[in-house]
Amino acid sequence: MNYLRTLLQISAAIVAFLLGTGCGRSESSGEAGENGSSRITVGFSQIGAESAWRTAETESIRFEAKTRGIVLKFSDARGDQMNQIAALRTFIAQDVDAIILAPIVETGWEPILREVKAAGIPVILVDRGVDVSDESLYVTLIASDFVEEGRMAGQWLAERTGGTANIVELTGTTGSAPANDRAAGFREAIAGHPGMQIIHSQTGDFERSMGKQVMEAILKSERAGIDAVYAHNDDMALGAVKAIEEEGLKPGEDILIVSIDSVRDAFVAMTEGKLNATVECNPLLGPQAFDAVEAALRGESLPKWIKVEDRLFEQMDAAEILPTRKY
Ligand code: GZL
Repeated sequence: MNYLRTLLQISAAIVAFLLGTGCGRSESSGEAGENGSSRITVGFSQIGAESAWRTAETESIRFEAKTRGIVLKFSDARGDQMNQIAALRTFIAQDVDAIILAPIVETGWEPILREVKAAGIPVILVDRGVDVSDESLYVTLIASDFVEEGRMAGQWLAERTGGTANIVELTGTTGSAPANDRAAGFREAIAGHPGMQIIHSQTGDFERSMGKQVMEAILKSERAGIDAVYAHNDDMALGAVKAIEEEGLKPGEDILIVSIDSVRDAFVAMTEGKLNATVECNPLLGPQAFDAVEAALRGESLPKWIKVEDRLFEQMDAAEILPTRKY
């Protein structure tokens, strides 16, 4: 009998090991609990990896899931909303306990969010909002106030230029909440200064390479008349810095540059005098996202918007602050 019991115990241990290591579930991460007891499983639909900000956000959410022993099913949409919608359907089929969604654009979410609600799975939005008629389709949105970020950038540029500047605007992903709202906030701030004109506005899709390409083309057509660049994120601003340098001009001097995110490379560029100011938009949303998941699973109600506070950093402070930056 002992021989049989030992054989059964060895078999059970092998099965638990195989289940615990998640064989074949390449997109999952996290451990089963002691004795194979199940942990919370969360599906995370991420937009892609278009910027340093996005990478920092992904790392924050992955790290926090691991810290809390939560099984994370991660899906990278590679910048395509259809892939995000497909990922949400997969999470429903996998019967996850909750979903974290970073929605690439504001529209087109109502049908899939109704399917998720019908499955009884709470949705936590991070970093970007959605335009839906029924706010019960998500528990909360954890995000910055992009309109305020645009206002802060516009107010800074108005003060720095005395209210007169021909401005090139590099916009984020078309249709995304940050692109829509950062444009609106900036325009609100410069509206009182007739001498501040946006002479060219074009999307760089939040990517450094596209920011450079777009700025190169604009410099060819509008070279002489550009006083400043307003970029919806630091990555596009840093691409514009390269384009301005290759044109033989001094970024940060011949052409002022203000952007948003406050990633580490933006601080480096400010210490080099190539970027003038950046508005912080904190991507380290992991702790707040999983606090919201756990609260939702306890049946607690949450505010529809958990606002992430932002601030503006200028060149003169960059060297002192750079060593303290976490992303
Ligand atoms: C803001 C976020 C934006 C960042 C960009 O919450 O959605 O997307 O500003 C990122 O850097 O690509």
